[in-house]
Amino acid sequence: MTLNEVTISRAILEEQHQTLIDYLEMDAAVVGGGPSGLVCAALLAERGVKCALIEKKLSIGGGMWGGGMMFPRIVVQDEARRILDRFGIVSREFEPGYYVAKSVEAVSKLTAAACSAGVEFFNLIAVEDVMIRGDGRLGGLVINWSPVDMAGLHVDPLTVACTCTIDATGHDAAIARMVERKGGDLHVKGEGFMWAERAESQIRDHTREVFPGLFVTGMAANAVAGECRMGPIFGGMLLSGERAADLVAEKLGR
Ligand code: 48F
Repeated sequence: MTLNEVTISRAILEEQHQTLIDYLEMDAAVVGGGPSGLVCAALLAERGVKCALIEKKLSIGGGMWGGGMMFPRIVVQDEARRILDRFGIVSREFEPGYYVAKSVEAVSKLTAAACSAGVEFFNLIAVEDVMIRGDGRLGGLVINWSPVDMAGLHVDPLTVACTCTIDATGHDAAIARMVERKGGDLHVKGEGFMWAERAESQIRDHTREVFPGLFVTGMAANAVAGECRMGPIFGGMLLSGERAADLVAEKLGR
């Protein structure tokens, strides 16, 4: 067999072009590929929800890849250990109630589970704006290639329609802030001080629909609520992603 470069290019272009067209309309768009977004997307797709994960960076994983200050380990508390187990992420009890896992393994296994469940990944694409019409709900996202923004190029974006959007953009709560900036009835208080105990205990409650059609999960949920940050303990992220998936699935009737 002789390899033909044109065939290789056509395979990539035709496949991805068709995928983009298929996902111009979807049930759920998870924005951000950190731990909360990955868990949420994987669990939604497992329930048969047509779900895309849009990540502006080249790689998936958000703040989980880097562990604590670039030591590639994460800590997960007792309550969330079952989620590590569910995704086959190996952990070791460090002290009673504190489990340590490898950050690269955690991201890889969450990503693999999301892929297997049917999540479609769109990396290197940034959500730059939201669509809100007369019905007053967030019904679509304005997207563009991340390098367009990085290079400061004047290139118009495209749009995708989604029944539910999940803001999993981390500390910035980027999607919630877009709604607020454009005059939506939503106030992003901004994250508070580092206080792991408080931040972790509140995050599930802060995971909710904050605007019609917009759910927040992970650090974005705490940032909207004005809640504290927690540093490299990740149980709250996993539990928040799970909670967001439950809420969105309920909304979609799954
Ligand atoms: O920050 P990130 O990992 O979010 P998370 O799931 O987890 C937070 C923890 O990593 C950590 C912590 C301790 O537990 O506090 O920080 O809440 O991942 C957010 C992802 O969203 C992407 C960003 O590149 C990152 O990978 N992102 C942010 N804004 C956009 C975006 C955007 N406008 N469009 C697409 N992706």
